[in-house]
Amino acid sequence: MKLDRIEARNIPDTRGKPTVEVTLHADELSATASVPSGKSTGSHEAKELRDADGGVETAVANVTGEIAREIALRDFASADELDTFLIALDNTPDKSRLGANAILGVSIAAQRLFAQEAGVPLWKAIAERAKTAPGAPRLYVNVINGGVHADFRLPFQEYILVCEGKTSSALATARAAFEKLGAELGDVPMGDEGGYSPTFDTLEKPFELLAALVAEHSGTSIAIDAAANELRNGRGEYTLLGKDYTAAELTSIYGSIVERFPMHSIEDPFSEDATQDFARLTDALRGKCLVVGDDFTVTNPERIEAAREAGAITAVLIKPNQIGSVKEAIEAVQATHAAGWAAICSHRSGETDDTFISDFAYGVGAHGIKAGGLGQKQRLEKYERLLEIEKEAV
Ligand code: 2PG
Ligand code: MG
Repeated sequence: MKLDRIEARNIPDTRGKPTVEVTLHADELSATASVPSGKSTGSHEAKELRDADGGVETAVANVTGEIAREIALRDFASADELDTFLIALDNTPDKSRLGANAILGVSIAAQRLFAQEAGVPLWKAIAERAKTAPGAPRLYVNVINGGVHADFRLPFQEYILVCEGKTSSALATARAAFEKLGAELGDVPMGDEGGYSPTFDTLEKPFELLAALVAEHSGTSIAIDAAANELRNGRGEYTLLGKDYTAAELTSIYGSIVERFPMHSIEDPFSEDATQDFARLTDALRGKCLVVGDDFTVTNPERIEAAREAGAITAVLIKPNQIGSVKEAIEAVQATHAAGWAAICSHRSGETDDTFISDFAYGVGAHGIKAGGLGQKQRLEKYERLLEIEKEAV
């Protein structure tokens, strides 16, 4: 495929911060993609290129300048070939020269173009590329937002209702539960990811509320993203609700949460390099609750492989912008599956209308998709795209 025109621009994300949007043209075909942006980011992620004032003008200029120039000289046989070319063009281990945001925008738009050219839905093109069996992921609906996404009104970043089954029934369950919880909580602010953001003075309260929802709806369970990187206090310990905890104390808190409540998974229970703490918790919770790496593994096949050697986790969060290309995000899923672990595909806390992650999650047959609460349009759109896929896939 010959790409004859490349446009890029900045658009606001859900926090009003600028992010990159790319449009690619090839003959009569065109495709657009925009890139999300995280707030609780891991230090090992690929680098999102930001100007000194927080803008993305340099990243946009890299797309319309160097990337457009180099791509115009070539013909690409596949989206994979284009990604390989972009990774080599950047030529840094963390995409810090051209920017992971610039490269991923082109990579996703190209995946869309190649799917259009083949005349297949996006999720199907991804499944063929990844050699995976497509299927509906569990919905990880972030009903209560805390941590950096809600000014630490609660210590953990995400309290999630996991809904299983066909997307149409899982989403109906999530809607009913979300509404009920809203009525119970009354007038509380919304967090960054479209979930409620109340304050409570005990660690248990949000779990009690979610357990009541689980009791009412079959096929549901609880997950959290502790995002423990953000709970570090600089003394090698973690602070929750004003109290300090060692990793060992935190391990027993998680243990008792899993004993008392219907837990499905715990994400980033410790800080990003605390491999031994992850491994100890994974051993303690084996067969009872998944331990998920996010800042810990950053969608990086090498870090996933290292986690596998250490037996550190049982599931991996997959965020394409942590690694900066569709190709490597697929490799991260393959490394996850090779380890016998669950892949959970995820949005970022700063989102756009782009629903690529829904097609990606379905295409790779992910265990779950984490796309936020139901109180924000850009989160709902991801779940609604899965409803469309459910119809396309029959
Ligand atoms: C996370 C994400 C997405 P952020 O930690 O899992 O929910 O948050 O995009 O801010 O890193
Ligand atoms: Mg996380």
